[in-house]
Amino acid sequence: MRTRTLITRIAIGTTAVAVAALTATQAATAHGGDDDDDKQDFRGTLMELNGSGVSGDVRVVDEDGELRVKVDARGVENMQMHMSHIHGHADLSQASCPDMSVAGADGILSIGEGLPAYGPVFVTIANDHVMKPRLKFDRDFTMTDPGSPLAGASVDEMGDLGKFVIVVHGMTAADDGEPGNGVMPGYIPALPVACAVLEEH
Ligand SMILES: [Cu+2]
Repeated sequence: MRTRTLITRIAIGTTAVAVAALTATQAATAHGGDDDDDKQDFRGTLMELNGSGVSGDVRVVDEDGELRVKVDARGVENMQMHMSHIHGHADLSQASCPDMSVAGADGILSIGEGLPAYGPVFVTIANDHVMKPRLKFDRDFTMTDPGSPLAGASVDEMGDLGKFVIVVHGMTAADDGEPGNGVMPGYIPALPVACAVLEEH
């Protein structure tokens, strides 16, 4: 009887290993199958704004109603808070990255001056305090922000992701680029430092 019990235990153990292996395979497929035609796969290059020196790349993959967002922004100010968002227009028309020429006489592109190009926030993808000069993450999102034009709806409602851009914020500047609002020189969390247009792959 002892032998039989041992064999039963080994059999159960083998089944458990097999189930674990199967689960791991399924998980890998869920995040690794980039060749499926029903997925939107967008990539973009972060271009600096406000002379920030920030560069890097982004990727947004729509996986069954879930946006997997990867951002690697190099050269962000160290030991500071950096917001990042998916921006777009309320009417879902094509968003773009602003040209620094819209910054006006002060030469500082404020978050407001960029709005005609990139539009309001749809999804907040980062609000991170970085411990090195790099904002890097890989996160999933299912809902738009409650304050976005889609008011907390499923990210499916965003439609074509190619109409959106990703903006990274936060740098030290003389002010926030808006005239006469009393913002003092220092770290301006909302100041745009990089922007990436999303292009389908
Ligand atoms: Cu933003």
